[in-house]
Amino acid sequence: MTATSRDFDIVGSDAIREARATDAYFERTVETLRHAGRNPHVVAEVTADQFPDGEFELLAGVKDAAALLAGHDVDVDALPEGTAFDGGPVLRIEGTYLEFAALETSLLGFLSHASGVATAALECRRAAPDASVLSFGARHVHPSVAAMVERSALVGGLDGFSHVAAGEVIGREASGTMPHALVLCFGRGNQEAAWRAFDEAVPEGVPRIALCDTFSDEKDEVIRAVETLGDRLDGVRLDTTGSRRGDFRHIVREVRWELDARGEGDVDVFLSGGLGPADLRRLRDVADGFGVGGYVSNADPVDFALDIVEVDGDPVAKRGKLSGVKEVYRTPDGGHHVGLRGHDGPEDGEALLEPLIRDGEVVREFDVDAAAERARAEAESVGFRAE
Ligand code: PCP
Repeated sequence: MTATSRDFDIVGSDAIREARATDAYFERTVETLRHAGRNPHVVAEVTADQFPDGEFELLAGVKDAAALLAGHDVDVDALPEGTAFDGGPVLRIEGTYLEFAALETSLLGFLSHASGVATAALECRRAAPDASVLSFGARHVHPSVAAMVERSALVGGLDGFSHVAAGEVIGREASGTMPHALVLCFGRGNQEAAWRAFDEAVPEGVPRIALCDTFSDEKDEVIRAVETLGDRLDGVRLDTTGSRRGDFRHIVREVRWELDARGEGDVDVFLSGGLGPADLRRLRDVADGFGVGGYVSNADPVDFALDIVEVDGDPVAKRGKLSGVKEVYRTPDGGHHVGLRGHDGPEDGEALLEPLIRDGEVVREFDVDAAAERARAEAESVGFRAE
């Protein structure tokens, strides 16, 4: 069987599961080891940095990693999803090397990409802890990874996401109201008709959030939306394009002022368009919610590597890596520590690696809300990007 797809250039689930989603040199390695009759018992660790450096990242993608390794005769330990890490292993595999050699490429991809997205989402969460923050970035990435992006955004603490099919995969409903395309289809000067039609057309459960920046001034469009939908208006969204933004904070304050002056204090103000953590910090006291796209969806993957650290019971490592089976610890002061398994850890240190697979069986449940709650507590504990 080949990994070709009739419709799109997408490597499918079967190819991933069957270890064909791999770098060619792993296939050569498997061929060579089989030829030589060599298949040592090894311990391998997935690590970004060897030593803590004070820069924490957030782990995600463990659910897919577990699905990949399930059914292989290995024992695997990993940090729980939503754990902050700073050096040392996040996942450890023990077994004969040929059981998992060709899975390395996909394993690292699952963990690296999801953890990068989750880390960026946690940055946004921490930047606006009291606001609603939604993931709007699916448009920037290949649709085959949309569910990974949206799930990782939730692990990082975002409140929701926009991608419909990703929602079907994750088991959550996508959020979103109207794009500029809808307003444009009604024509200049007819924003009222667009907002009214939207109100008439969509189910009652969908919030009435009018997009108020398509043709004219934000303040003008907001006042018109209030006059059009009255008490049915739940919020307004400003997606003011960068070239017209000027002082965005001032624009938002002006809009808030006009809403309050009309007794519309309960109409929420949502902002979107090129926003990142620094913008959220600058705007969080004047806005109720944000849509964040590229900052989260386009996050750099975490630079994980998988390294053999023990062969047939003997510690070993390539240059630049640390030999021996390791444990990582969290101390009550939020410190992250790396030490050798079987040696004393730091006083009051909690060992963080937990069983993920035993004898090929996944022994852990995955819950996005629990992971997000852990991420929130972890961020507090380690002072993740606190400002
Ligand atoms: C918003 C905005 C950005 C999207 C969301 C977020 O969409 O224009 O493109 O991604 P970003 O944070 O990377 O910018 P809409 O307001 O729906 O844009 P349009 O209707 O113009 O497609």
